[in-house]
Amino acid sequence: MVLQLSIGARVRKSPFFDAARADGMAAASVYNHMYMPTSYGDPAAEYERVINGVAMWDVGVERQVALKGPDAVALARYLTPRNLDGLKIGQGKYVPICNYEGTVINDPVLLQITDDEVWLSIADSDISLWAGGIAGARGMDVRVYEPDVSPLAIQGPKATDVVADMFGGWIRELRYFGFAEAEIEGIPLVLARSGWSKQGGYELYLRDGQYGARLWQLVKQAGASYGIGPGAPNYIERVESGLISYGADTDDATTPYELGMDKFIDVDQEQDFVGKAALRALRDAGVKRRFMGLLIDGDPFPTTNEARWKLHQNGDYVGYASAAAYSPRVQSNIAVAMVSVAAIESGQPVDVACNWGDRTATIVPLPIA
Ligand code: THG
Repeated sequence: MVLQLSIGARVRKSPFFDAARADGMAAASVYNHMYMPTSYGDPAAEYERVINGVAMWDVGVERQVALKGPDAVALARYLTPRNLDGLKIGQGKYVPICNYEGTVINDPVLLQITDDEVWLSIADSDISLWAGGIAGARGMDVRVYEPDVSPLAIQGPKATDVVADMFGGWIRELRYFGFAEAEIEGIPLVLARSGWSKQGGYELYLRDGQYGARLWQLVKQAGASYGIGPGAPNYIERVESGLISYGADTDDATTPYELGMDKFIDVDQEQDFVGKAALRALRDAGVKRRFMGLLIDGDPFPTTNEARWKLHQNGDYVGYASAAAYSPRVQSNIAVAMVSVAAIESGQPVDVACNWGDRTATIVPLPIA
């Protein structure tokens, strides 16, 4: 039986939902209490577009948590272990968020929009509740809410040409995570050089949901001569690139050090922040497991699979793989995995209990491709 997703009012739709559905959305997941398209039914074509062409993705699920008021930047600084000295309007930053135990609870992109407004473009957990609670408890002068903002990603090596045709050549000068306010046909946007792939691209943060269908059509038209087609955050590409998927790759004890986020964590800064004492202790103790790549032997996996596959070495449990796929670029099955440091340092292969039987894997650094 085909498993269906129930559509109802409790799970929200992005402003691009109807357009994405009309263009063949074949599968969806749920992320930030919204439907997120995950496939248009042709995984090979979707992969090809992001690697060699250009794809458009409904990533309206990347909700913005707005911090607005005189204490907006102060609250942002208190929420993340990243050092935000030199933060400026127009340059986004990747800002892990941890709880008081130093466990990662989200990994947003931060955009300072104005002097008193900051957006956290969040992964899949309820940061508006967390941030609003902390702001209230600390008596900060800031409002925390979710504005009507919905990103549409344009990803792949031809994305720059498509976006330049729509908005002008200035977009080529944006640095990675750089952004600017823009508009097309009067539709208000924030245009950013970003996106969850390492193939390059942009994200159009739509600032008024009523124009979702129109913006989708404008991107589709501008991309037509470049072969644009619909897609979704690409499962194979993200495993090749080692991009972190919060909730898939993490568990309820994952630290930023285990994820290799060391350069985004500053426990020596003067600024206080949630989890500072715990993160200091974690840094001093060193990690017992690390986020790594795997090359898995045997026949190509018939589909991608996000199950938690257990890893063993000489019969001992040494970690889990959280996403696996056959990679056309590596010409091997690959995975991202959380692996014990002891297993990594042994230099020996690990056994993977995968959906298609037991396989053997070599541990490799990220990115894999
Ligand atoms: N775009 C926007 N919002 C988002 C995501 C996005 N919110 C949810 C999720 N994705 C946030 N997580 C990530 C994880 C990794 C990256 C971006 C967002 C990423 N990492 C690069 C890397 O790992 O090499 C660069 C990090 C850096 O050097 O700063 O791109 O995709 N709007």
